[in-house]
Amino acid sequence: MTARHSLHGSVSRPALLLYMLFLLFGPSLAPASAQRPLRPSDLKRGSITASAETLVTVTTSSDVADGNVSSLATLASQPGADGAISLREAILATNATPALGALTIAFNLPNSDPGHNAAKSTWTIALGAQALPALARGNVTIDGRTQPGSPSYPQIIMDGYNVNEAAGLSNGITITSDHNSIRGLTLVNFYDDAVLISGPNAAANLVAGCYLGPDANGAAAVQPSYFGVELRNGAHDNLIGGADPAARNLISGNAHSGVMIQDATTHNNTVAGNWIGVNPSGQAALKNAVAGVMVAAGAHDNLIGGASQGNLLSGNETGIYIDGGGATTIAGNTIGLAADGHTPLANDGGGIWLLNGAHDNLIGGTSAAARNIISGNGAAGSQFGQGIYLASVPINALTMNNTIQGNYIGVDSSGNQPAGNYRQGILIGPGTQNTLVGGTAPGTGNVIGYNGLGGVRIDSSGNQVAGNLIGIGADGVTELGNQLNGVRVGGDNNTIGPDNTIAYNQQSGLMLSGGATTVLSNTLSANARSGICVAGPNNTLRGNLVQSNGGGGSVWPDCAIRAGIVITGTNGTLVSENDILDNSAVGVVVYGGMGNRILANSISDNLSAGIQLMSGGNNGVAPPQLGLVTISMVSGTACALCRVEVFTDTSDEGKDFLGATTASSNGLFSQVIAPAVQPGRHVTATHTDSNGNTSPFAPAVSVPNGSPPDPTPTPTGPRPPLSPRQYVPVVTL
Ligand SMILES: [Ca+2]
Ligand SMILES: [Ca+2]
Repeated sequence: MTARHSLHGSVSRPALLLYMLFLLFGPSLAPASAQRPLRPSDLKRGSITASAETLVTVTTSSDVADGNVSSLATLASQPGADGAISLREAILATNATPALGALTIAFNLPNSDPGHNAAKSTWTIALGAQALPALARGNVTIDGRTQPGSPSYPQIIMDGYNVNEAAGLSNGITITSDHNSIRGLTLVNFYDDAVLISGPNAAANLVAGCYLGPDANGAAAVQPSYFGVELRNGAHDNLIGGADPAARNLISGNAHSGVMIQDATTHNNTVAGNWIGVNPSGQAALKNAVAGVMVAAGAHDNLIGGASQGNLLSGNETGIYIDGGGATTIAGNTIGLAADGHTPLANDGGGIWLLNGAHDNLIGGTSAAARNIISGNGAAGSQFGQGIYLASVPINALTMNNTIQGNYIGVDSSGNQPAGNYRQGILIGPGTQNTLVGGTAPGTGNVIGYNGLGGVRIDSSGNQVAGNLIGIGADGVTELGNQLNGVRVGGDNNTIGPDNTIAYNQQSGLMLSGGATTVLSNTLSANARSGICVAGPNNTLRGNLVQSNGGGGSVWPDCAIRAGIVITGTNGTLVSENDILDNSAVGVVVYGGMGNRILANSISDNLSAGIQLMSGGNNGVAPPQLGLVTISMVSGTACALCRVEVFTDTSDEGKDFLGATTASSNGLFSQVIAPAVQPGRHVTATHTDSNGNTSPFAPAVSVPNGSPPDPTPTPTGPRPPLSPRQYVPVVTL
């Protein structure tokens, strides 16, 4: 694609155009309603009446202006030598009409018109070298639906192939005023925009039921327009499309983007209910070359979709591209699937990009109607193709404070059938901060499954992933694992949890290669390698359920080790108060690395050992030795002054944490057990040295039958000190 003009091109061109129009038409340009605040609800369709003062009917496809355009009435009575009224004449006459009341430009072109294509039932208005005048009056409706006939497509075609203005001015319909409506038109072959809505007075306009890009029969244009619709220079409160299916625009095949919203003063516009990037069937691509919708240069508070009025944004290079924009809401859209909500129809470069300082944007919401389906994106073999990609590279402004809630990412509209994105579901790249994926409130969790790489990958700091279903369907049952890890964290100081369910992923549920991340209160189950693999320093795993992982094929080493939790080649991990059970391998393995504390967990029923140290992990510290064991007391020998934790289990692991104490300087310890353990159960212990190296479990000892209660043991030798309080999972050394 060759850029025809800068995205952030000179603002002087539209301003110059406005000035020229002002010179031509004088102060009547100023819309009477420009001073009051405008809302989309102000939008209304101009009523079509028979009055010559409010209605002008285009009767020729010719682009000649030979009539008296000083008013609608004069044009009706003096249409010129051709005896017909052209669209250009109609627009000139509306601009000359004082800005009171609604005006309508209707169409009634005869079958004898040279622009008529009887086979397609279309009439083509081939414009000359000069663009049409801007809609500068306000409250004007151009309604192609008024042309007799009832095809399923807009049959009045404006063809801009011959328009040849200065850079940025070869547009189809330009709107610089308020409360105008463009309905039921096809605009093709404009060198710049099919529709340009520009300036602070361009408010509360409607574009609905149009084809902006494709020909009326849905084929690609001979010369694609640059933007289907562009909103810029302070345009606000405009609506492109709408909730009514009849309001849907088809915006496809443009040389840059379907819709461009740009400039820091451009705000509160809505793009809703459109089909963007597809052909009229909604099942095949007709690509907008850069993005379906792009928000750039600081445009803010715009809405893409909305509850029950989402767009179909598929088949583009990128579905939605926010380049530095703020406070955009992206809701209710289908991004990367066909109109049937199931068949993949990729945005080749990815579903949504939030780049270069994009901030405070919301993707999704807490209601089903606000949910985006972001699935099936990415071209095969592409290095792009995430569901959602956030980054700032190079880092010129942090991409920050963005929220992703309640979406389906990698699954179809049912939430349970696979439709993976080609790469990650969500990639939170460099230069990103304070992204929230999911949340703790009802409805905030995303379903993230079946993506070609991982579910979520984080390569920056200060982000949170909470409350999501990652690798499992919306029904909480269907197995939809992501192809690599459920979540991979490469950056530091992120938070995973609470309340993610991360299951059925083809590698680990969670893989941490960065540091100082907190993993709190998640469920990690049935992941092929491990529930959690820790390969970066000083991470904390607390209060998680890690169950039934490690069932994949034989793999080795590093994060390929199968286990409940793998700590590999790294230091300073704290594994505390987790339930680690039923894994098809070791419960917790430390493979190299030092100072990894494993404290106050429940570890049970793992196929292999509860805790295993390998390759010098945790300095290979041997477990403590149990001595006298009764139903109410465990004593033994540990490393001097080490923290000793005592457990009971039906087998040889540590299901129930009974308490912790500190060994004496002689290494002796004694731990009261209250209430007493049932005879026949096993007890075991770990110890953790002053460097934070936790041992494996001591060989289990069966509590003897008939052991007498011994609530006040009196061991010979110095009485080992007891920890200040029993049964409190003290985890600080
Ligand atoms: Ca005429
Ligand atoms: Ca075992």
